[in-house]
Amino acid sequence: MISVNRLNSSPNNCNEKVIVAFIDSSWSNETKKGLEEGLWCNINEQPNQIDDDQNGFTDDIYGWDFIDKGQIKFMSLNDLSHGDLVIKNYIDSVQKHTGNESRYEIMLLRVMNEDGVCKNSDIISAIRYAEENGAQICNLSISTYHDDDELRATIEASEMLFVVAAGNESENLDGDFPSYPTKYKLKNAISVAALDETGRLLETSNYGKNSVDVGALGVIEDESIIAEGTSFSAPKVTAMATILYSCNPNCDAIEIKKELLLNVKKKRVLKNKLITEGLLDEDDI
Ligand SMILES: [Ca+2]
Ligand SMILES: [Ca+2]
Repeated sequence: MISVNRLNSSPNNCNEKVIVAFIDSSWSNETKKGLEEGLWCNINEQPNQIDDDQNGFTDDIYGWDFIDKGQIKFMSLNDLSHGDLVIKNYIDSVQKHTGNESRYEIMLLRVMNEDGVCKNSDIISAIRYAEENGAQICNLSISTYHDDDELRATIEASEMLFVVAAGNESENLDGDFPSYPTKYKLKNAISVAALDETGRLLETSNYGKNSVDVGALGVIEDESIIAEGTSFSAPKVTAMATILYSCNPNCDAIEIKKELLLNVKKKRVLKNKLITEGLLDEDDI
């Protein structure tokens, strides 16, 4: 077990708020209500149909909807959406460490439609928006089959840390199967496979001893919800990165990634499957 403020000389400096961008699908009113002050707000923007801060986005208060090209609208859904489940898993993980004390501000950027389809151009625009508005971490519980120089260059040039789902096609990404941004293997990105409670790869999870960094629990079990996949293991790693950033606000993405990977617990069953051959669990940091 490593102290989370290991990179920092003053151990009590663990209250810095971290802005975390979720580039994902839609979100429900329920999620909005649960977030309360954990929701990022653009303080220079009012809901008045005027682009008050002149950033090119009118009334971008909580982020931006790149599909409908407007402000984020919260849905009244009976079933939680992909975006809701991603945030639920993130918050559950952060709160294991911090209780109700809020360490994060969540910025919402919608790029994926109801059929799970997203365009690279929207992902790129969302990344740029996140960067321009101060996000430190970008959670990408999405992947694309389309190799795109601009997507690669946008991530590579960013100062943010990217936590990326490895995808759910049961494929070894060291081979030809396309899954981006995982296959770009960038210094400021961590690719995450999905594991079950025993630390084994889920049957559906992609992997690759030269492509996928680490595993994390990718199963959500609740009284009413059951979902699994790399979309839900990625936000657990995002949660751990949030805690590290909040204790070490002067660290850059590469240092946070390095520190995170020092906390990996190796597993024999992950040998030759993942770069680190191990998993990240919030109980270990
Ligand atoms: Ca604006
Ligand atoms: Ca406005």
